[in-house]
Amino acid sequence: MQIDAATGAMSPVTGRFSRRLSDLGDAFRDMQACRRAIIDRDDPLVYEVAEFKQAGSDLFFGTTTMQPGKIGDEFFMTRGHFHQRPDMGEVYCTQSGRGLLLLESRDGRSETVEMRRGSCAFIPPDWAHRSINTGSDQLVFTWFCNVLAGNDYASIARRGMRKLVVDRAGKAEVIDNPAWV
Ligand code: S6P
Ligand code: ZN
Repeated sequence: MQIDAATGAMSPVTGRFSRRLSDLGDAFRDMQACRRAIIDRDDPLVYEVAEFKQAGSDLFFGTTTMQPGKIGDEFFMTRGHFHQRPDMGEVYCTQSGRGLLLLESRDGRSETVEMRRGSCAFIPPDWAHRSINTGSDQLVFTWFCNVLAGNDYASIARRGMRKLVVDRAGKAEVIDNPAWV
């Protein structure tokens, strides 16, 4: 299969979904800026996911294509999730663009991994993962996961993540999330 590194387009595809800003709930800390962007910027597309699954296989894979952008000083990001299966990790290989992969363990450890062409990140089992587009182009990565892993969004949606990635004078900075409880 050929994957277009600039766009994430691949073929064949067995499933796809996209997330607009309004799908991300309260993920961004500046809720006013978020509401304004939904109205004034026509609920912008934040990312699209295309996947390939084959019956009988333990593995599936796909591409995530993230748009560049910010809400307030926070860069566009994915919802972020743990896997439902605590024994199943994942691999993210960046194809193009610049970003950060934010990882968080259940016992409160945080790690960030730079995402750029050729970087390959191992996400250990039971670590939450959220990707953040810190660049001015699309961020495209391929991911490889067990079909049984399942996505658990609830813990991240409820509490957020301990770290935020914000734009400080044109540079991406990882800061403590002041709203994390
Ligand atoms: C699934 C894998 C990715 C994400 C995608 C969107 O295990 O990690 O396909 O689903 O990058 O992120 P999210 O947090 O909205 O599912
Ligand atoms: Zn995942």
